[in-house]
Amino acid sequence: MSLSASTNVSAANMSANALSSSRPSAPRFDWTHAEIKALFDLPFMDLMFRAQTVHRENFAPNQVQVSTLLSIKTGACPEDCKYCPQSGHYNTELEKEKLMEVQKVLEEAALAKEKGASRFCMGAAWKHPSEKDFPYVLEMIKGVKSLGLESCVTLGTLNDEQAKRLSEVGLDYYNHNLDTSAEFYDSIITTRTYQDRLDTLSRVRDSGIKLCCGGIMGMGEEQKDRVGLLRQLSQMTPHPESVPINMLVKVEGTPLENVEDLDTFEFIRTIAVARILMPQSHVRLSAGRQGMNEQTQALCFMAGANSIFYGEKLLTTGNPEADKDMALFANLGIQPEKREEHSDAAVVEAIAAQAVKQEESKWFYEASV
Ligand code: SAM
Ligand code: DTB
Ligand code: SF4
Repeated sequence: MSLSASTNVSAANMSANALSSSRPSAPRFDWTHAEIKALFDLPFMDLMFRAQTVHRENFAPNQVQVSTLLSIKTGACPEDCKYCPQSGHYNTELEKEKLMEVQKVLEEAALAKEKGASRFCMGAAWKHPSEKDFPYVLEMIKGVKSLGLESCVTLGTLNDEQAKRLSEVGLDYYNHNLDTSAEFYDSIITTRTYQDRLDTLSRVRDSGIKLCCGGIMGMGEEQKDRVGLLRQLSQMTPHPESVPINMLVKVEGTPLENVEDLDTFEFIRTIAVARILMPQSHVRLSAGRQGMNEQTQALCFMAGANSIFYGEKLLTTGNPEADKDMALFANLGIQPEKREEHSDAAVVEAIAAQAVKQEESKWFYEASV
């Protein structure tokens, strides 16, 4: 059973919509550090009420966007991000994999669509895409779009030409996270700078692709770093359309495997503040849901999170079982946000067309790891 089929609550959604205010708050791009800290310092219930109010002014209150992730190139990454199981600098016993074949990726995308995802996000453990690999990624994006799914990729740093080519094939979102504040960044990553990230983000923005940009909480940062990250995101004009808020998944072998847990309420507060600062953005309750109980996740939705990763795997680590998420959505009266509908016949046709194309030629991949 698909996620959309399991949650037939449109009547409830309609009445909840009727309760929403029709006066959306205008986005601001000039939040100060002190103002953002003051939001964090609000009594929890006041903060939640304010975030939920902003949420209802801008979104259908009981709808959550659903994305599925796939690692299209796994491990052996030259970057040294201390949180990441895919960095070649640490021994996490991860099975390295070369770039997946286009056809295989599209089969996974079709499966994700069948299960109810509206967006398919493909991640590669690269510092930047090589010229050799890039054409295959473009084919993946075209294929995903022809299935009627929104497309998102995260490939590391891009140059102008690459951003333009991604835009030309109709890529919907580019994910490139700032991860934390500019001040804390150097203690997490040394192989690139905050400015490198900002440069790629402006190239993506200039090419007309929507931005997916957020960070990771619970890496040992202080609240001022969470404030700093959210301030940086809130200064982007326009705000990133999608803002993933990840809770660190602690992976054995990474330098952050034993870092102290972040207080759950502080994580929920971070989501609430993101919602208030970026009222029209989708805020994603991203990595880390497997370590959260259902009540915590419900509070994250209450705080204004309206997107999740759906499916048993993130890139290399686990995510809640799809059935569990369906049950949670049904229990909370949440509906997956609507996507453009394509008939099953159109899906089958798109996959078949891609298979022929690959057999004919060059789209079988023989890259090294
Ligand atoms: N290599 C590309 C890059 O760094 O932009 C794309 C892939 S990278 C795995 C995508 C994002 O996943 C990172 O920016 C980080 O925010 C998130 N991430 C990686 N490992 C994580 C972990 N252990 N816990 C939570 N989020 C993580
Ligand atoms: C994002 O902010 N989180 C996703 C996605 N963007 C690419 C990745 C989470 C990765 C968690 C660790 C892993 O599974 O390897
Ligand atoms: Fe590489 Fe991205 Fe992981 Fe950093 S987060 S090590 S860039 S895959």
